[in-house]
Amino acid sequence: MIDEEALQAHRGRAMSPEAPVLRGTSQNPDVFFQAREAVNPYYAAFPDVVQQVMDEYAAATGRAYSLYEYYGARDADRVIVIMGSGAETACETVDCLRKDKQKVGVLKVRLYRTMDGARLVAALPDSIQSLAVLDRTKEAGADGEPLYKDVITALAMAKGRDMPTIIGGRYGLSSKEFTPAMVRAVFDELTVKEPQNPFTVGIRDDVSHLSLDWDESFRSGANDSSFQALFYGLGSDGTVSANKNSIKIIGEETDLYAQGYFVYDSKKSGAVTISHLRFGEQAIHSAYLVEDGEANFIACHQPVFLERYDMLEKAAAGGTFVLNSEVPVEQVWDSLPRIFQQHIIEKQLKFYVIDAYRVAEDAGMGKRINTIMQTCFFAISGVLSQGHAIDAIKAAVEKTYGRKSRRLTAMNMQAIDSSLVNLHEVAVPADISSTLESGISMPAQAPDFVKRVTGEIIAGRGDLIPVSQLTDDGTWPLGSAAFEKRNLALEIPVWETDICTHCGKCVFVCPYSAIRSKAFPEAELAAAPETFKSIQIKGKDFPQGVHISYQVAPEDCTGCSLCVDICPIRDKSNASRKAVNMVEQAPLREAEAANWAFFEALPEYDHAAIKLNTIKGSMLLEPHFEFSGACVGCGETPYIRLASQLFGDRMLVANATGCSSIYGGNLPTTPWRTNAMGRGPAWNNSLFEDNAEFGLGMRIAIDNQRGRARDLLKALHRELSDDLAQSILDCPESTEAEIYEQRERVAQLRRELANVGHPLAEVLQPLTENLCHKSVWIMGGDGWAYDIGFGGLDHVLASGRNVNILVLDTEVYSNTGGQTSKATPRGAVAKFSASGKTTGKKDLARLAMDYENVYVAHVAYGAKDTQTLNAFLEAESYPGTSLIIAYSPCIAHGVDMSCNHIQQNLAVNSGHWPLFRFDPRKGDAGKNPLKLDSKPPSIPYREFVQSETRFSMLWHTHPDTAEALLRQSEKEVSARFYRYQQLAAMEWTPPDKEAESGGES
Ligand SMILES: Cc1ncc(C[n+]2csc(CCOP(=O)(O)OP(=O)(O)O)c2C)c(N)n1
Ligand code: SF4
Ligand code: SF4
Repeated sequence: MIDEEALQAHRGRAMSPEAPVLRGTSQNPDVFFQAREAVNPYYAAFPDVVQQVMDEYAAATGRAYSLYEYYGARDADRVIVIMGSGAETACETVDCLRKDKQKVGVLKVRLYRTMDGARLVAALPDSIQSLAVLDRTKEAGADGEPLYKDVITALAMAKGRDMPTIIGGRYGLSSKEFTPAMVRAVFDELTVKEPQNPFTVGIRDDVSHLSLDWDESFRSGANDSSFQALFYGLGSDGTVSANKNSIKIIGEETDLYAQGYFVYDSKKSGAVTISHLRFGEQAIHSAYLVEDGEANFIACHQPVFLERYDMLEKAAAGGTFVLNSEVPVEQVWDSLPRIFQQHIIEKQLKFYVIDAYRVAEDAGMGKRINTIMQTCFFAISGVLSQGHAIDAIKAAVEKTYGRKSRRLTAMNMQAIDSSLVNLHEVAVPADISSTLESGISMPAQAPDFVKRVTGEIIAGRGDLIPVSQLTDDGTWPLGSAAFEKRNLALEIPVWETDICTHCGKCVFVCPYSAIRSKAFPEAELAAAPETFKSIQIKGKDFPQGVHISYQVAPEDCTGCSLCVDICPIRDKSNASRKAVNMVEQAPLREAEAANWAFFEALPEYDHAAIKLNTIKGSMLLEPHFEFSGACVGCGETPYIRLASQLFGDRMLVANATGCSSIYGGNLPTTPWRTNAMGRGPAWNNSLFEDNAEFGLGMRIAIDNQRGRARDLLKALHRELSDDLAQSILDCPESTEAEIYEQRERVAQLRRELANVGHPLAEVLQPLTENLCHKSVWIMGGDGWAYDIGFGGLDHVLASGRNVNILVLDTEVYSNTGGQTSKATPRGAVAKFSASGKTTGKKDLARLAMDYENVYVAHVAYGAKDTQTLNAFLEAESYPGTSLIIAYSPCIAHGVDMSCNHIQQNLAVNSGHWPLFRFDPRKGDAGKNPLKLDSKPPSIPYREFVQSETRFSMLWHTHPDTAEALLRQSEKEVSARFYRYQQLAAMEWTPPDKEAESGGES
């Protein structure tokens, strides 16, 4: 269908020195306008061209389209105009309503620009009396949405045609559900004498009262003959990919039509994913999810969901329910909540159970249950014959893993076979016997907003929240992750008081802040629960009578086991016993939850009395970042938690888009939290491409307001008590004690200003908070810092302003599935580098050091924790720009995340990730600012590379390339370390001395 001549002509207009022209001129008022008008003939011709191509396409394929396509009654009195996927749902509803003799139709808009109003009007039946134009957009402040206005214009310009009643409505923003019931509500509105205009449909608007009501029970009947299935999985447990694979199998192996919708939030792990699948002999046009009472098959892949979601409300009568549960078949009925038993009995569901975790474990697949649950689906659903389906799943496994790993292939094959053996049908009793309740409710002490809004979103009822309950300025309260209680861990760590040395390392590495330490007076123990553990804290820094406790939040721990891995203490009489050990969660959950509540209520230890430069001391600080939704074992979050512990009560965060903005600010909850005084990090996410500038703007605004406040304070000093103004102006705020004292002074200043009666006092009052130090943190991943935001980052580095930049370097764009960035090492396989990255990793640290007045640190928390801690303290205390580049193991590396610390050590010891700090303050003092904190490579680079699938997979696919790239990397790694060594060994002459000596000679 491609016009070769036109294609050649297009290519002929390419930039070429053979036929050079100038493009992109800066045009002035004399000609710009005329130049814009010169293009008109092309826009005018466009609709004809598109229609002609559509006609050619129809001739070639039999699939006919037109620019404005009418569907429905030729004598329709009511018509909906709509574009995009919602049109399919509208057509489905028209079919249903026409069976009821309603005169309705839909006009599908396929070409929006160039809008051909005449064709659009011509496509409408003459009989229409009222039109509803639906836009899936909102232009705030406009008096109508774009398509609505275009349709009005088209009708107004049409000669000889009466203007029908036209209303415009918004629907489906951000993929909000748009169902046949909603379409019917729009058609019904068109029968009203004075219909709502503008209107919305799909939400409950109790503020502007624009929304139409709809009848939730209405069904179009379009899916009466399809097979509809729902799968409840856990984010990153493989359920979604297994279902995508099932759709592919059915689509390719049968004549059935297949469709899949996948509902999940953007949390990295631990959130529910719901896969909605439809299969049928008729083409499927339903562009909406499986509705209540419609699912023929429901699978619950995680038993914990039984406690949370009434998923069988979706089940159709006579359907099938499959549960992954470790409860034995004879007891599984009793383990169901009451509402599940009720649905199963009333809807006469078939009930199957499989202990998929055990099957996976036995096959050597750890906790990967997706192929097992997929096998169960095919075994019971009957969509394909069992034998046929099993062959197809095995073929898919071979295709996915065959070339990468024979071991993985064999494990999956074994799991598929034993799934069939371990899947059992459960005999359903006649009566409900359970007293267990299901459903999520927020604890009584939760703030009102959390109960009204956050809790409803967590419970999966966000669609029902009315407009009035949402904030109109986009702000959300902090600390909501603590109410989510995801209960992901099968095992949690248990602390052993007898051998623990209080090193604090377990707290330091926990990605979720789920294990904490606190020092407190022994007297506080009077009301402690019976099983609460604490002990006199060891060490000369704490007086007798001060106890320490290491406590786990049992329902927030993810069971990643990294705290146990890092624990350096072993019981001499039993080497497998450490000072923290993983123990089954279920029997401990209730008691530990009570212990956790008690622990949380204990007072915080005086910050000024804590040695912040020790791991033990700093880990006594409460985090202002807890229970994030990052992947299990994520290597980014410990850095953020650390910054929040050290500086959280005075922090502002500019967070680039990436994993950190998702686990940091993804609704419904946020891990960022306040302390008991209500202080905490103020967090904001702007864009991927402007985050550094965004944070710099925060600094500039604070500094300006601080300067103004200090000037006002000087002007008012006589109105204030004694030396209050001077002591505020002079305070260096370089220690916790000084920071605390300054806050006290500023509080006193506020009280005094209220009574001063001077006109400037009122001006100063709102600016007083800027008299206390605020710590600005600019955070993001390598995709942001090395690539897309690099221009802005460089601008900030050059600014010399007092901001702290934290680069969470996962060496790929993790949040979007692992695309190559300039931080990706040579030889690594990532998206866009399927045959291994052929260029080396950019040395961002060296670029930054070139400025000489920027503090730069290269850290890996699992390899050298004190170096990381010191880097954070130094960076923050440095009064200029600081950059911390933090090695962050990620699931994208293809490593077992419970071995995350081993990988960090390998990265450092192989020379892949040298540790160092560059502190310009040293340079000012005549010393070399660069200090290497790691030794020359002590293990072969090859050893590191072969331990991570991101590199090692290249040996399976492109062995020669892999070897060649490795050889190059080996040389580079050694050369880079050598260069750093040379830099660190250089004699450093301060610039002023150089200038002096230059002047003398
Ligand atoms: C301008 C722009 N392009 C693309 C995206 C989509 N996007 C969101 S997060 C992300 C990846 C972020 O990668 P990185 O900065 O390395 O952070 P990580 O997720 O690894 O922590 C991308 C590409 C975007 N938000 N904005
Ligand atoms: S198991 Fe993981 S999440 Fe749980 S406390 Fe230990 S480090 Fe934290
Ligand atoms: S950085 Fe990697 S491990 Fe961490 S949340 Fe993102 S994808 Fe998961």
